[in-house]
Amino acid sequence: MTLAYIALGSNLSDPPAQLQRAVHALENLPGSRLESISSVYRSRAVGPAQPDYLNAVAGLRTMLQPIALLNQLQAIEAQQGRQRSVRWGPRTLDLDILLYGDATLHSERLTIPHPRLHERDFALRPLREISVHKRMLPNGPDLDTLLKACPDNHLEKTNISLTMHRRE
Ligand code: ROI
Repeated sequence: MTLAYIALGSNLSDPPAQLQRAVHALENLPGSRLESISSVYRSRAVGPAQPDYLNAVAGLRTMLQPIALLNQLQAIEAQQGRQRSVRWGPRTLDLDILLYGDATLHSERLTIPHPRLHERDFALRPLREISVHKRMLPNGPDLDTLLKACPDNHLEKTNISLTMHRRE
C-alpha cells in the first residue's frame, strides 16, 4: 500500500457539497483506504477570472498503481459533472495526485510530484496540515520552504468540515 496525497478543488455548483461527495467517492475506491482529510480552504482562482475555489487535500492509502488511480479520479470527476472544455476554467470538481509515496513519475498523462505543487499554496497548506513527514517531496525541499517561496492566493481556512465514514 502506498500513501498518496490528492488535491481536491471546486468552484462551481455548491463547492462544499462537491468536496463532500468526492470524499465519499474516495472512501469507496477499490483497494484503497482514505486515511486523512485536511481542513477546507478558500482561495482566489489561479488562471482566468472565475469564482473563488474551495480546496482540500486527502491522504489515501492505496494498492492502485498511479495510472489506475488517475483513471479512478477522472471517473469521479466525470460523475460529478466535470466538463473539460476550457483549460484552467471553472470546475465542479478537480482531483489531482500531488504525491504517490516517494515515487517520481513522468509520462504523457501524469507527472508526480504534481508539476505545479510548489506554486500552489492552496495545495501546499492543506498538504502540510495532514502530512506525516515535513519533508515530503522526493529529493525536494521541505513544505515550509516551498510555502515561503509560493505566490499568495489569499488562502483562508474555512470552518467547513468534511466528514469521513470509517468502513470497519
Ligand atoms: N485556483 C485555485 N485557487 N484553486 C484550484 O483548485 C484551482 N484549480 C485549477 C486552476 C484553474 C488552475 N485554478 C485554481 O485547475
